Amino acid sequence: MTDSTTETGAYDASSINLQEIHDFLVSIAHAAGQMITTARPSNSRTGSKTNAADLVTETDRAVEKMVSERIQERYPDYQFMGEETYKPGDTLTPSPTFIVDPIDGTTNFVHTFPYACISLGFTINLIPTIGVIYNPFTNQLFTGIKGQGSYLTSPLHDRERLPLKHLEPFYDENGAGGLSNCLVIGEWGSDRSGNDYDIKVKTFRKLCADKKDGGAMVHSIRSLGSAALNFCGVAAGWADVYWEGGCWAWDVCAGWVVLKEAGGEIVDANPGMWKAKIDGRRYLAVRGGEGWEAVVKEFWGCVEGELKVGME
Ligand code: LIP
Repeated sequence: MTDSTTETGAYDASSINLQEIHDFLVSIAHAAGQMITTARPSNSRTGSKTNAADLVTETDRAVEKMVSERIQERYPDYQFMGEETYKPGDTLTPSPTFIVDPIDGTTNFVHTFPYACISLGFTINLIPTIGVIYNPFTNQLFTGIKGQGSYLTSPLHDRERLPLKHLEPFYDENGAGGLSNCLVIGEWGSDRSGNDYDIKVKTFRKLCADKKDGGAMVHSIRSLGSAALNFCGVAAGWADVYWEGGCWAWDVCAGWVVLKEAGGEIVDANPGMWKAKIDGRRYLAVRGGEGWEAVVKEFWGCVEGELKVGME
């Protein structure tokens, strides 16, 4: 047992000043935003990682370098996991850990589609505890601290608490509504082959299809390209559900805090698995509101198989 661990092996977080770390991450987010908006993605050398649709730019790497150096200087004893420096086999531990995606929505960034952000998360005992997400193109800053609520600050919102609207029950008094009243977010991801791609395509079809053809007839499906901003969208109440298989802890850590603090829930993308793991790579995020469990079950009923990502 070290000075910072309890008898159960958990990290003793009582001396950590969460507000100070939150404020520090907000300042980093603004500095990163400056780098992202002044970069010229068309001139930024763009490459790919696992396949031709898994993009990375010089700006992703430069932002992560800046962020990791500033964190290392201020919090040398804490762990760091970043998208661009992650190596297979790196795992999360109970120690305080910064989990960073320098640009979430890199494909959007490359195409100048203004839905991209820096995502800065912080975990203690593997629990997402602080989240700061900043879209510098729209000047939207989403923040949250575990137990203290989550907020949106933007040109239209003066640090407004999330969700931005009253969370209606999912079903009316006659039991109507539920998934069929939902606006769903679902991403294609960059992996476009095999079991999981097949399940995504079939599941999207079933979600959208008319009820007379056995579908859920959801209001619609959006594919926006940034997991972190998708979590924030559900937290705000702009969308009801977000289903994802394939993204990573750095895509979801900060958004997890923002959503949970707005009353939302996160379960596994695969049917029947009520407990999602931060690094589990499969997520079903749902806004708060009475009846959310039944919506999760309805959604799982549309998942056409079992996603294998995260099980390897
Ligand atoms: C991307 C996401 C996107 C998800 C992709 C990818 P990147 O992150 O946030 O929503 O579907 O799998 O991980 O690569 O732009 O940081």
